[in-house]
Amino acid sequence: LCTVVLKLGGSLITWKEKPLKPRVDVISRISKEIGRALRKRETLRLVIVHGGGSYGHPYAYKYKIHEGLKPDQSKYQVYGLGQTTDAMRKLSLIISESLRKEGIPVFPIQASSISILKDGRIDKFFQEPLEMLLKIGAVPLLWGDVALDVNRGFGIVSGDELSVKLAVTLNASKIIFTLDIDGIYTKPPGTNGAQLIRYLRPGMENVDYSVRKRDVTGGVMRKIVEAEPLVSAGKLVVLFINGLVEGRVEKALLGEQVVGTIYSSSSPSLEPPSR
Ligand code: IP8
Repeated sequence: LCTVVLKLGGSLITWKEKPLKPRVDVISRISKEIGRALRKRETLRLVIVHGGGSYGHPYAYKYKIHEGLKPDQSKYQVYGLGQTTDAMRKLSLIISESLRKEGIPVFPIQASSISILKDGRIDKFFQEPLEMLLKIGAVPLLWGDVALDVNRGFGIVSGDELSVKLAVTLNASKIIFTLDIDGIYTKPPGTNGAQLIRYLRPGMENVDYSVRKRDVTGGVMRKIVEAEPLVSAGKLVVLFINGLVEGRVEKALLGEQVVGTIYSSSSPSLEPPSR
C-alpha cells in the first residue's frame, strides 16, 4: 500500500479574486481524475486536503484570525472565528459531494476538531480517526481551517502544514500539491526569464516565493519550508503540478511522469517529459 496526500490548492478550486466562488468545472474534472486513478491503482491510499481560496482567506483576513486573539477585539474576532470555519465547511461540502459523485468514499474531518495549535503551529494532533478511516478504505478529506491555540487563543491551520503533518503521522511517501501554475519557478511566472524548476532540492536558491495578497498562510514558500525537514531526510517526495491541465492529477496519482516540479533530496534518474 502506498499513502499519498493530495492537496488541492485554493487558487485552483476557487476564483481567488471572487469571494465564495468555486471553480465548479475544475472541481468536477479533478474529481473524475481522482476517481479514475483510484480505480486503476488499487494499492493507493489517498488523503485529500484542500486550501481556503476565496472562502477561508477573506474571512481570516477580515477578522485577523492568523494574528491570534487581540484583547480589544476579542468579541468581533471570536464571532468571525466560527464564520471562517463555516466558510471552509461550505467549500469542503462542494468538494466532498463532487468526489462522492465519482464513487469516491470520501469522509470529511474538520482539522479544528482534531488539532490544537501552539504559537501558530500544530502541537497536538489526534490522528486515530484518520488511520481508522484509511483502514476501512475511506478517503479522508481535510482542509485548511481555524484552530484553537494554547498561547494565542486561535490561529490558522494551513492546508500546507496539515498536508505535511498528515504525511508524517500517516507515513505517506508523497505529497502532491496542485496549483494553478505548472510548478515552482525561478521568478514570478510570466516575468522575463522565469523558468520552471523541474528538480527542486532543499536549500536551492533562485526560487520564486512571491505571495498573493490576502493569502494569510504564505503561498509556495510555506509549502517548501513545511516539507523541507522530511524531504531533506529522504522520507518524502513532494510534487508540484498544475491542476488546471487535464490529466496531470490522474497521472501524478498513478505515479506516472508529469510536467511539474519534483522536490526531493535524491538525484533525478529520468528527465521529466516536456508535455
Ligand atoms: O489555503 C487556509 O488554508 P490554505 C484556511 O491551505 C483558512 O492555507 C481558514 C484561511
